[in-house]
Amino acid sequence: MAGRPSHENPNAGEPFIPGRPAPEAPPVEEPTTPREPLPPKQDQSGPEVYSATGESADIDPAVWAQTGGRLTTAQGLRLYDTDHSLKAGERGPVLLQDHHLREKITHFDHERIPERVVHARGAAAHGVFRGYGTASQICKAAFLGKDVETPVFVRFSTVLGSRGSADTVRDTRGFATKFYTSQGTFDLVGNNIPVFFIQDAIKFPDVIHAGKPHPDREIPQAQSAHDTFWDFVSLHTEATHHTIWAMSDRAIPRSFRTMEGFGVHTFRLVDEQGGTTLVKFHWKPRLGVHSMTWEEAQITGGMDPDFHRRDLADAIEAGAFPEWELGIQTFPDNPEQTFEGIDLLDPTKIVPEEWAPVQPIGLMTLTANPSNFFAETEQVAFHPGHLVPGIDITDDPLLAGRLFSYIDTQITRLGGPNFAQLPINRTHAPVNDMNRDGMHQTAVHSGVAPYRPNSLDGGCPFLAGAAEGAYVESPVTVPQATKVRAAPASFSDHTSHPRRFYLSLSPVEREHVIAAYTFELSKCYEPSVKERQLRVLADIDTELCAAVAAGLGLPAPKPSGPLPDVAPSPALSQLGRSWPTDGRVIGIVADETSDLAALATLRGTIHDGGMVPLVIAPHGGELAGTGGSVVTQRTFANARSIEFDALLLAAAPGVGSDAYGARDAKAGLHTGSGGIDPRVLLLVSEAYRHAKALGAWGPGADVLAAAGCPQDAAGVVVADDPGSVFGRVTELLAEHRAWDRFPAGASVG
Ligand code: HDE
Repeated sequence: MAGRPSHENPNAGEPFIPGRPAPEAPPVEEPTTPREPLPPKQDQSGPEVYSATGESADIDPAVWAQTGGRLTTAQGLRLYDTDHSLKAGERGPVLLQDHHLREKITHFDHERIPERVVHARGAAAHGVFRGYGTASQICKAAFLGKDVETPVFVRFSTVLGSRGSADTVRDTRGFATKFYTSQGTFDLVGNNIPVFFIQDAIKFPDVIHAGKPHPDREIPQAQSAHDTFWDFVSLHTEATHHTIWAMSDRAIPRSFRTMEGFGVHTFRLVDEQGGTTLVKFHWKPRLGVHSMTWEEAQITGGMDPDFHRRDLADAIEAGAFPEWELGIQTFPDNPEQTFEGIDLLDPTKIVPEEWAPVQPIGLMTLTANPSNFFAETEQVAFHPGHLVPGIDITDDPLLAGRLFSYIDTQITRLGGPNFAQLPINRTHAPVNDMNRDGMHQTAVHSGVAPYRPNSLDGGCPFLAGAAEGAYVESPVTVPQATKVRAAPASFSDHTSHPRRFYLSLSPVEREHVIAAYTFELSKCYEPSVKERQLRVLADIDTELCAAVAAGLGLPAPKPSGPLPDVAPSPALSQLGRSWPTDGRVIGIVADETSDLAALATLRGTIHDGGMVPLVIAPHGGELAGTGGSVVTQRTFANARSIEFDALLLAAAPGVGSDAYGARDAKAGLHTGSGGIDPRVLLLVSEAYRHAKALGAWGPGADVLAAAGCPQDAAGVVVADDPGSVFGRVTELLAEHRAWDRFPAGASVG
């Protein structure tokens, strides 16, 4: 075959005669034309794969380990017993020769891998990204082209907690997306907060050591409400902007589906002609940005620590596919790398959307849950350096350190350098690298020349031209400079951006920030830490500082100088807009006395509106009564307000309406106000307290009164027929909460 070197020994067949020179082999030149990779030599091809039933199994890793209907060992031997160890007699000692026992236990002993050092707890989903083509003028990445569809895998995470910690803790959320593009993998490894605690990667171990549990007792888990965290951030004031976001409602999202995502760093886009534009990436959720209240988040941590991962999986399973638009803020690629005076290389700064609007460039839809948590969600390995042609990095010093860190951490976490071969990490583009061997190598590489230049493997693999190659540097001039360990002067403004954030929030959102600082600092033992953090707050906003100081019972310090004069950025507030209500969960309190025919119709209406109706009844199974029967999804014993976005009351269930309640009532353990089941009253009063929409008809209105919820309060709807009650409740849901119910100036959970 032309251009293909022979693997045969050129001397084969020639008799060996000592002293006689070997026949001259034809000269082997370095080939100049690329071709397909070499087929494996006979002795290099992998074994044929057979299933336990003896059929040749597909090499697809999703299938080969579970072929055949019989239990086998890892070596494919069929087993007749896996419940008893081999023993010398029924009551005798277990024998070491039991290979199946040893193999089974040994594998089990090694089932766990180290959890991620940060972002250990996460949940993920598969989906698709469709480019709008609107970025193609400034970016040559193929996946951004009009209507180009690219498979994606997205992992959401908390940062501080261990793998088994709760979902709803106050924390930053990771938002990492792997785009399996035709040109290779692009990872956008972002967060739901657009800034970071530090400006230089060298500080990452410090901030994480401060945020993780105290090293002596390993408490508290998954929280920043402790001395070491506040010690660090009060001393290291570049953390102030991220910290105020973490004290806002952004850090307790209602759902992964209602979070924004941010690339944080400034990236550089490159067009077909080599022109460059600086950008910041944003993910905008179609359902809007919504949060829990702090009290809800805390209750949820106990009632349902898996709340966010359950919500994501349930929504996808129900066909309510979560969607985000990818958008970019664009800035001219000027030598200063600034926009309107804001240093674009400083990851503690943002550019207000009012100054540089977010322009949509594509839509991501999550359509499938992982089949296996370990193989996919746990083994996925992201890296901010996984870039495709058209997307490049900037000199943000935080990003530089990340480019090193992510491969390094996978080598420990995934046990070696071959993690890119794990099914979830495999690129969808053809791979022909010259990496060889190493722990967990699963490829059976062919050829003899994994080096360049070579002639023995036909010069393969060949290089791409600069036009289609990746990691082609934009000709950015690096200024003549002296080596220093220092940051530019612009990096030392630590107050104007957090101040803008605070001033951009609505009064109720500011109250939440005040409550969060007060709660977290009240958990610190060291007075000096609290006092120092109050001094930081004094430089952000006088009202904020005074309110937190009052809550802590400490004097409010004076600011160190005049407060910066900044204009608010209304886009930073979560309030003031209406959003789709898809996937919202509506609890309906009912019992046998409810009009069940009307209830069945209502359930249908809610379903048709893309929402989830859950009937909450005294017992499981079915409610049977006037107008037929209705299946119940929750009981008074297992329902808690945190699960519902709105509550509808179709009955006023009395005390002792189920077996447990009856027993308690008999024992005199509780009585509900107005004779109403106290668990129903708790449900309603919590929903009221958390400013959720409440609707009632018929006897349901009595529950409102007994739970202390005025019928004329904001977000409370009472009418005669369920249909009109629900219609109004839907409008309220579009605003997420009845915000007016939170009294301005009062600290709310
Ligand atoms: Fe990460 N980060 N990070 N980070 N990060 C990791 O990589 C690191 C930073 C982010 O779902 C680790 O694979 C350094 C910013 C997400 O698997 C590790 C610095 C942003 C995830 C690591 C940062 C992030 C990680 C741990 C400072 C937002 C989870 C496991 C220079 C833009 C990805 C792993 C997933 C994970 C290092 C800062 C986002 C140790 C050194 C800023 C979403 O490599």
